[in-house]
Amino acid sequence: FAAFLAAALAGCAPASQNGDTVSVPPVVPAPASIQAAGAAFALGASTAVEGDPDAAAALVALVKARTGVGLGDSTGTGGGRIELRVAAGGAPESYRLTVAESGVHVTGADAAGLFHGVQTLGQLLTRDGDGWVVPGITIDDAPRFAYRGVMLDVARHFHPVSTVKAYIDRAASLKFNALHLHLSDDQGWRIHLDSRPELTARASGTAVGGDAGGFYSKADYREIVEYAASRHLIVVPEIDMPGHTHAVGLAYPELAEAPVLSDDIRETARVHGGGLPAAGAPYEGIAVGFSSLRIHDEATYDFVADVFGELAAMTPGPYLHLGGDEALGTSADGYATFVSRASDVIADLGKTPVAWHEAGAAENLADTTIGQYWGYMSPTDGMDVRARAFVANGSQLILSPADAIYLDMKYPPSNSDVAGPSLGLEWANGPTSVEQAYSWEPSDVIAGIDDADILGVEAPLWTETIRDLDDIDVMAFPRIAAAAEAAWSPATGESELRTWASFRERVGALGPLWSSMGIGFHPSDEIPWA
Ligand code: TNX
Repeated sequence: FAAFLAAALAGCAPASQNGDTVSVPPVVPAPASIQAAGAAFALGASTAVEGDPDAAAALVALVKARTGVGLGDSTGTGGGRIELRVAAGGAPESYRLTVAESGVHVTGADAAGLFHGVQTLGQLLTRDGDGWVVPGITIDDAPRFAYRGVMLDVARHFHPVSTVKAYIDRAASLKFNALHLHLSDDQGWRIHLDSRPELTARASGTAVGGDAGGFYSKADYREIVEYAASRHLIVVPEIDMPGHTHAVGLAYPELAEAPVLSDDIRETARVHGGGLPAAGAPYEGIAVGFSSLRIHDEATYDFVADVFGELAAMTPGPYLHLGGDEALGTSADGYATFVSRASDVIADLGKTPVAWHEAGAAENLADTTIGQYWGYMSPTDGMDVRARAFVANGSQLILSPADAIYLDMKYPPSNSDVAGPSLGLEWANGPTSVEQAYSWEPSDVIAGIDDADILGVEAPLWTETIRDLDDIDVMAFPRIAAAAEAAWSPATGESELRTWASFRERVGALGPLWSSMGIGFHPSDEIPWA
């Protein structure tokens, strides 16, 4: 098979492995099935693009950025046609891509499937002398998991709409379908709500390290939601409660408990600066677990109802995330009471609640509540017990193992001339290499949990040390591709492409495509970059 593919894919990601030259199709995430076919399709300006207009526009833009060729110019060189169609039937988001000398066909089971197929086609574009070709190939592809997310923390550092759109483009190119926005934390509240205008008026102006804050207007949020939808992503807004709520206290002091100044909080202030949290003053450090909403005050639940009620009306996607992590400033009983009531508020709004896995400790969560697991690949501290509780309750899990796909973890120092970025944190078992980000299997993380219990996989990017799109790019790429593969591709062992050796070759071949998209990826020396 390898030799057959190598012949058909001449020019694609050749690499030396154990002395042999092998070629793998540079498709990431690895498709469900791929077969080499006949001769390549040569692409030129006069190649016609037919069918679905949205998919055609996406393809034309991608090809232009990658190759400089403006498709659909009948006076240009080349010829043939690329047909992009939706034909109902088949799994959601699936597509078939066939490439022959005479033409290219991408058929999606739905608009999202067609869009994903176009992304694959973009990855297959290969330079051939002065021109560009797509190797002869047949791909049948469908996602393993329904939910494939990226999370961006816009609270620790605020990221403007333009950056969010750029991250959406990046995620869409890897077939992610959910953007989780962490919209509130101790350091700031980032979404304007008409029902609670003091939040952005009083609690959005600053960020970690004294950097400028910011917030999204309702029009900004709509723009993000619409842009995401045009790339087939939903937006999952998170309002983190009952901890991570110091900023709420700046706007509505009557809702907040006084900060709990534990030894950990003092130590974090000593090591990272930012001072100690103080009621009524913005917090610019990076400690966690000192703030709490008042659990035994009905005014708190009026607040929860206002916030999620307004967010539900603004959010077409099915999920609202209530946070629930690291509520160390809240009693265990109080925490359980709070997260169950908050989950009920969301469920009563007709939305599906999502909570970080700690909320699995509460007995009366709304039974639709999805748990988001952020423990390690090998669970510690009973985090797997909390995660299993969501499944026992009748719901599912999103897996975000911190020592694999927390994109804010430092890279290891490089062993060659490639300097690792200085950004990132290290708490999740130290730095995370690209190989470590790749080398885990979703169904192996939590004993007793299999594919049916897993809604999907999400790669969070917390932004304590991350200030702008350049920082985002270097931390996310290439490790985000490992998360995409865990979320989309067949399970480890079920495809010969699902190995680190194959992944690193395929990722390496994507370097030029990523550069053409303006992505300043970390040129990790673990990857044989083309
Ligand atoms: C833990 S894991 C957090 C965040 C931090 C992050 C930094 C989890 C749900 N919460 O509050 O930003 O670590 O890596």
